[in-house]
Amino acid sequence: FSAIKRHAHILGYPFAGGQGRQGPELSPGWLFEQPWIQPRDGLTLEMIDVSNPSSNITPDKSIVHGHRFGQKNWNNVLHSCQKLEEATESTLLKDHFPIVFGGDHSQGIGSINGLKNVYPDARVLWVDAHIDANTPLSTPSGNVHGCPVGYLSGLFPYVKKPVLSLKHLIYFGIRSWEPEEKQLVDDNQIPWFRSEDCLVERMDEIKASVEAHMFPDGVKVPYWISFDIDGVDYHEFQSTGTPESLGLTIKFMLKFLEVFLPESVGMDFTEVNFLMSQGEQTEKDKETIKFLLEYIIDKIHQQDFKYNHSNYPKNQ
Ligand code: HAR
Ligand code: MN
Ligand code: MN
Ligand code: MN
Repeated sequence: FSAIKRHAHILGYPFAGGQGRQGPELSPGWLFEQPWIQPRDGLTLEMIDVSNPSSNITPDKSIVHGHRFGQKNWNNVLHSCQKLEEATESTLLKDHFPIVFGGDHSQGIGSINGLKNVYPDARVLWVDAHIDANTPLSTPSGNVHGCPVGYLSGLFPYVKKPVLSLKHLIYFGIRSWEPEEKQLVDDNQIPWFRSEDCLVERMDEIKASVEAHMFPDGVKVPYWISFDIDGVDYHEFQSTGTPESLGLTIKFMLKFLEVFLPESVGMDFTEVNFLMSQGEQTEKDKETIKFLLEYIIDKIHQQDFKYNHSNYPKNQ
């Protein structure tokens, strides 16, 4: 089939209710005002209309029945994620590449449900300091941004449909977890690459081992990259709500994106919170976001699109 050049569609997701701080809901508005992100050939922007962006300011603290901790703002999260699911799905159906720019990582519930409506067997590369696989029983905080993998993979007792198999998930950069989350990773033998192993020089080796795990029968399907900026080391990027040291380098992230974007159909870009830094550091972090997003948009635009949804075997 004839190759088409890819088009990036940024879905701004101004939602902070998956955690307790102010700030993540402001990042898409900031982004959409930047001169370097204005719509052009190969790039369009869309802001998701979330009903209650700063639900941390008016928390409902709803406790999900029968569970110790429950989930804060649960109804808001699901309501907004439903809109994100629809927008992600329709972006993919146009064969455009959605970059879901949050917002906190609870957005993964919406974006990955949208992904799975179009590419049911897509694999997920989760780049994060955190495992994000908590459940209403294991969450210490009740913050849903620590739970999207738990929800998507059917670990919630009341989940409507598990869409993500734990066999189709790999982590990069994790270094903070609850015991239940680490147990889950170990029990399911979910591969995870520690920051110290994420070296540019080892990228060939990393790619080979990702492919061996994801495609044991050799048949490739696309990835979704769920990128939480706190996967990056705190010394390189501080504008995020739950920063952790000993993280990935920006240099590694660029290599990672170079290698995996051509095999991906979309991505999350989450947990940017400029209220968490000050002065020069904020300016530096804004430059880092610009640098990363320009790099991503460029890469997408340069590459031929392999996974045109209408040519995708499962959809024929
Ligand atoms: N594991 C903790 C919790 O569930 C902290 C999760 C933290 N933050 C994130 N997620 N940014 O990746 O509450
Ligand atoms: Mn996360
Ligand atoms: Mn659905
Ligand atoms: Mn995180």
